[in-house]
Amino acid sequence: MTAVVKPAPKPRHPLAGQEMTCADTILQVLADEGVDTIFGYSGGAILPTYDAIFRYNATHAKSEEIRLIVPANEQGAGFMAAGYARSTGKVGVFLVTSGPGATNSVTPIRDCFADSVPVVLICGQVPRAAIGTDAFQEAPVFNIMAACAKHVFLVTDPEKLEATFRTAFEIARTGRPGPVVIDVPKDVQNALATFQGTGLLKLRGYDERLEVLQQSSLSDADGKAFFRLLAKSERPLLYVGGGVINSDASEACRAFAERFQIPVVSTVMGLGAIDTTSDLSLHMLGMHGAAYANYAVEDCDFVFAIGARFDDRVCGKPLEWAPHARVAHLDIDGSEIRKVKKAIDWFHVSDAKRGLSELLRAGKDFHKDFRPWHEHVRELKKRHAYDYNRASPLLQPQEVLEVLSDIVKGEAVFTTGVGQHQMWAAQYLDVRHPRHFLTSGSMGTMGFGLPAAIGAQIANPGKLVIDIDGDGSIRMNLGELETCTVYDIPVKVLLLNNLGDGMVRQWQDLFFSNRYSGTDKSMHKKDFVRAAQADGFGYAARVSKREELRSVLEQFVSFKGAAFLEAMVDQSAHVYPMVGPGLGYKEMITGAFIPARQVVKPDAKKLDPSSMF
Ligand SMILES: Cc1ncc(C[n+]2csc(CCOP(=O)(O)OP(=O)(O)O)c2C)c(N)n1
Ligand SMILES: [Mg+2]
Repeated sequence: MTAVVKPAPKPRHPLAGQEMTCADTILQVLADEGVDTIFGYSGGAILPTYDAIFRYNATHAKSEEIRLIVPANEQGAGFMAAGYARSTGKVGVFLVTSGPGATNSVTPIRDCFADSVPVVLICGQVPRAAIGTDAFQEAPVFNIMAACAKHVFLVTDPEKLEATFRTAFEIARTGRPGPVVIDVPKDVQNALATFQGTGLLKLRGYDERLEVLQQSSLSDADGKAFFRLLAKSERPLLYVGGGVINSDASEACRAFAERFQIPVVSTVMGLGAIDTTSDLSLHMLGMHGAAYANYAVEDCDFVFAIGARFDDRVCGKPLEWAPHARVAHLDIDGSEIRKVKKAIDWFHVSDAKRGLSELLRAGKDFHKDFRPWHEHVRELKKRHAYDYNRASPLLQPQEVLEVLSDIVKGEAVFTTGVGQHQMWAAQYLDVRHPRHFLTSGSMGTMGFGLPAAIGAQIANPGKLVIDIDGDGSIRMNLGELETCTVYDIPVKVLLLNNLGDGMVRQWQDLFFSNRYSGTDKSMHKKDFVRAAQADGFGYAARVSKREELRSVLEQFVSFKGAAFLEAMVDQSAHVYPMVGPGLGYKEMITGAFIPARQVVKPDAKKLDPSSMF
C-alpha cells in the first residue's frame, strides 16, 4: 500500500479542508493541473464525473471552464489527448467509461507509451463490490493497461483519490514521459472525502529513480572523455530522436550542432528538433530516410545519439549500423543504453536538455575543423536527394506534399496516418519547429492522424493544423470528421488517396511477388468528399490534375473553417529509399529516381524471415 506523502508547505489551497465527492475532487485536481480540455465519451460507470464537469463549468467563469470534447469513439479521444500533448508538451487528458470505453482506449495508451507521450486516462469502473463478478461493462482495466501504460492506478480508497490524481500527472510528465491510467470505481466517484489541496503518493522505486535522474550531472571526466572522442573524429554525426523534442531540448540541440559544426540526422520522431531546412540538417535516416542521411551514417566515424533508441526502423542490423563509427549515447532512460546497439563508447543518462547544456559547457574550449566532412555531406545531399517520377502524367503523392510545403513553409503543425503517405510527409514537408510533425512513430497506428489533428488544433487555436492522411488510415477513425464540425475545429485534412493500403501493397510488390492479398481496394465505394460534406465541411474538394494542384491547395489551407481535400494520386508510387526490414544500409534500394552509390536490387531472399516486421 502506498502512503500519502506529507505535503511541503505551500500557500493553502482555498478549498483545503472541505468535504466533497471524489468526482468533484477529480475536477478540482484537473483544474489545479492546468487542464483546459478533456476529451472523452460518457457511460454508466463514469457518469458521476461527467456530472461533475457540468457542475464545475456551471459554477465557474467562462475563462476557467474545462472544455469537454466528445469524439465518435474513445480511440479518437485518446489520439486527441495525444495530439494535444505532442503539440504542447502538456499532459493530455481523456475520460471514458468502464468496459468497452476502457478497452477502446488501449490502442492510444499503448501508442503514447511507445512514443513517450504524457497523457492521463481516467476510466470509470464498476463499483468496488462488483469488481471481479463479471458485472455489466466490467473489464480488467488494471491488468490490461498494466502491460501498455507507464503506470496504472485502481483507486479503492476515496481518501487517496486526490493524491493519486496529482501523482498521475507527475508520473506522466516526469522522467521519460508516458501515459498513466486511473481506474475509478463508480462508488468511489460518489464517495465523500476531505479535500487537501496538495500531496502526492510516495512511489518507491520511481521516486528514487527520478531523484537520481534529477541529481545526475555530467562529471568532468565524462565531459573530457566525450571531447576526446570528438577530437579523434574527422566525420562526426548527431543522430537525434524524439527525446530531444520531449525534453524541449531543440534549442540546446541546435546550439550544440552549430557550435561544433556537426551535421544532424533525425528519426521520424525527431523531425523538427532541428530545422530540416538548415544547412546542418541531413534530414531523416532509416528505413525510408534520405539516401544521403543513410550514406552519412555509413561514412561517419563518430555518432552521437541524443534521445534516440536505435529502433529497428533505424538500425535493423545493429552490428552493421555505422560500421566505422564510435558511438556516444545521451538518454533519459538508462535502460535504452546498449539495449540494441551494444558497442557504445560513451554514454550519459540525463534529460537531453540538461545533458546537452552541460556538454556545451564542457566543450567551451574545443575547436576542430570538420570542413572536409561538410564538403562530403554537401555532395551526398546534392547527389542523392529525395526524388520521384516527375515525368508521370498522374499526380504524384510526393509533388502534392512538395507544393503544400512550399505554400506553408514550415509554419503548420502536421499530423499523419500510417503508411506511404506518412513516410512521404516525413520526407517532403519542411519541419522547421519542434512539435510540428506529429505521427504515430513506434506503434504505427492507422487512424491516428485525424483525431491527433483535432487535439493539436484545440491546443494551438491560432495555428494552421494539417492532417496528411491515407484512404485506409482515415477510414479507421472517419467518425471524427463530424467532431471537427460539431466543435468548429478548423483542421485541414489532406487525403492522399491511392485507392488502397499502399504501404502494404509496396511490400507485396517487393517481397510477395505482387500478390495483393487483402489490399485490393478496387471494390471500394467510398466517396470521401461527399462524406466530408455530409459531416458539414464547408470546404470539401477533390484534385487530380497537376495544373490545378497549387491553386486548390492554396484555397484549402486558407479556408477559414474545417477543410477537406482529396488528392487522387498515382497508385503505383513506391516510397524510396527503402532499407528492407532487418537489412543493413548497404542493402538500401533507392528506386528509379534517386541515384544510388551502388546499385542494389530488391532481393526477397535476403530478408531474414524472423525480422519481417
Ligand atoms: C491499426 C493498423 N492496422 C494495420 C496496420 C498495417 N498497415 C500499415 S500501413 C497500412 C496501409 C495504410 O493504408 P493508407 O492509410 O491508405 O496509406 P498508404 O500506404 O496507402 O499511403 C497498413 C494496413 C497499421 N499500421 N495499423
Ligand atoms: Mg492508401
